[in-house]
Amino acid sequence: MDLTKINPQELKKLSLKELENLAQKIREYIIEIVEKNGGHLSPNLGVVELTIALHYVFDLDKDKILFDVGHQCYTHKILTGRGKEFRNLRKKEGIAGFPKRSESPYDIFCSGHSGDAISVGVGLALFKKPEEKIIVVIGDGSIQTGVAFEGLNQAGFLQSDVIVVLNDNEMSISKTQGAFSKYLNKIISDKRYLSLKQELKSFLNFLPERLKKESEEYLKRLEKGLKRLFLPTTFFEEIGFRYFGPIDGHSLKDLIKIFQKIKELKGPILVHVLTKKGKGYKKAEEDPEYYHGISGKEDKSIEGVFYNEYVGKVLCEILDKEKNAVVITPGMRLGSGLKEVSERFPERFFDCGICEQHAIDFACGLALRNFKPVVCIYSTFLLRAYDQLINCCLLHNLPILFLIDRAGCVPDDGETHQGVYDISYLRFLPNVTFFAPYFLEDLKEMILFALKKDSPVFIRYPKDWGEFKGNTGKIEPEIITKGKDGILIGVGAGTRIAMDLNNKLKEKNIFLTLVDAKVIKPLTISFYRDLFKDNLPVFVIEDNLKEGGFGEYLKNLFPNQKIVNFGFESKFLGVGKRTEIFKKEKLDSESLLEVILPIIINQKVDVKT
Ligand SMILES: Cc1ncc(C[n+]2csc(CCOP(=O)(O)OP(=O)(O)O)c2C)c(N)n1
Repeated sequence: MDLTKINPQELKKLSLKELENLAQKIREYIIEIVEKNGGHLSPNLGVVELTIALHYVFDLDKDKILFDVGHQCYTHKILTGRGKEFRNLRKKEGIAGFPKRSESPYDIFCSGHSGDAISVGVGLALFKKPEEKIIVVIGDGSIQTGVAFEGLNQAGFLQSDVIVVLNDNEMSISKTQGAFSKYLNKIISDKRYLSLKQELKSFLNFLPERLKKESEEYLKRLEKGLKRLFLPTTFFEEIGFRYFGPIDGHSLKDLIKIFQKIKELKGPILVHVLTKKGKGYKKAEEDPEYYHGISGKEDKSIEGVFYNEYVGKVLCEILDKEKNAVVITPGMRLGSGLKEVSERFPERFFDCGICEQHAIDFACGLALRNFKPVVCIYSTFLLRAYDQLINCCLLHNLPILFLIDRAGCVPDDGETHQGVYDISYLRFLPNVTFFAPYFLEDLKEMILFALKKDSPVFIRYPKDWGEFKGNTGKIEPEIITKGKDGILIGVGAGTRIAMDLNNKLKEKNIFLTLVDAKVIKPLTISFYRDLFKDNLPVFVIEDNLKEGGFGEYLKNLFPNQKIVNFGFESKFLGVGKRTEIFKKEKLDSESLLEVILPIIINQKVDVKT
């Protein structure tokens, strides 16, 4: 079977044996490409058979499959005519690592954040054609998000014609946390039903052959009755779903059988499928957390220390001394650099699961009890808890430290994971203290400062490496070099670009005053008043939207100053490495040089730029 030729129509012609061979080939292909390009390995290896079975039974020219989170869509992409392009997975202009509508009519929704698919499915199901099927594939980690429960709630209430396939591998990125995961485990391991069924079977064996035949139908009904009598109904049944499972998610035969059966049914259905994360690749099976998402072989251009790793180290030092400091993550223990924290301080480390809203409210509760909560959260996922941020944390002015990882443009994941909005959506809010360090010493100083402060503090840093400046950390804007021809201000990662640009300008005998802004809010007005006193042209570089960004803030405060801002335009940024994204958006030092050089030479800056 040629993986570059397979499509949903061809798939339906295959025998079970051929489907099994296909699964093996897809697995090998995914391993080969992900090891090279990077990507989500263990989630995808776990759903190969499940995806093949869904494609085999359902007709995707009329039925719709929604992948929750979407990171497990690789088999789906290969099966829907993208086998060849899959070689360019997560490359600039290549195949995205998440479902993408512009890529294929079979990707019906661009997902990337957990928990949304059931609700989208309920919406799709409402006015669909009677024969059309809506299928949602969701993991046991994602089904715990608040919004997923909201979707289940309405589906049960409306009796929506929607099939939810719960892919239960007992893992989120880390081991799935929370009472609901314990509950799912209980369903899986409840032996009562199985032993009852076994006993009925042995009883049947004692009957004479003729009686056996005659009583088979009766025994089936008896089994159903006994199940109802002795077994508790599942949560899903209680809210109006029909529950099927647990099903072996690696048996194509079982999967096809159950999907063929439920295809004929109407109303909300939940199929509980058991899979192994990393299936078929020993290293990933043994450490599915590490292999959840890996970087590719070509991603090794590291010149410093990664911010998240450094943060993990600093937090360990702090937790050692500050006995009331607690660390909270909504499901991102490894990504946020918290492995050591979680192992050394298990009693003060809380993985709340994929529940950003809850994580912030939980931190509020702890802060009310005089703990010092540190919420480690990705910029993109903080969006989900904006309400809790404003109405719970900021309104009560609670001393919570937010370490905002993956701020700015984010490599590899594309539109759904970008962190370029946070300066714009945080800086104008009340009670916000907000920092964007570039140098690691400053980052540490800011964390220490925040833990002493009695109000909320936000610190943003990118998914990138940072460097030590070899000096003591300071929480104030700092002049790195002085120059006579203008002023160049870097904000966070913008400082690295600014330093680069400054070197290029020096080669052309142009000397700018280079500033590492660091403090977004409260703005150090006296520093900038002094900086701007000679009315030289000012250039601000930030790793955020230009609109609502730091530069715009400066411009508002100094309306007569010549300030030119450089940041991202208001649009969705696609897949690429960070350096590629900066280049594409003309925010790399070479592109900026071309714009800035003539301005300085002509000393003409339109105040309205
Ligand atoms: C709102 C949100 N928070 C966090 C994440 C990061 N994230 C991506 S996949 C994942 C785990 C998903 O677990 P599960 O649904 O069980 O799927 P599995 O990876 O086990 O297949 C997490 C936490 C996200 N995508 N969306």
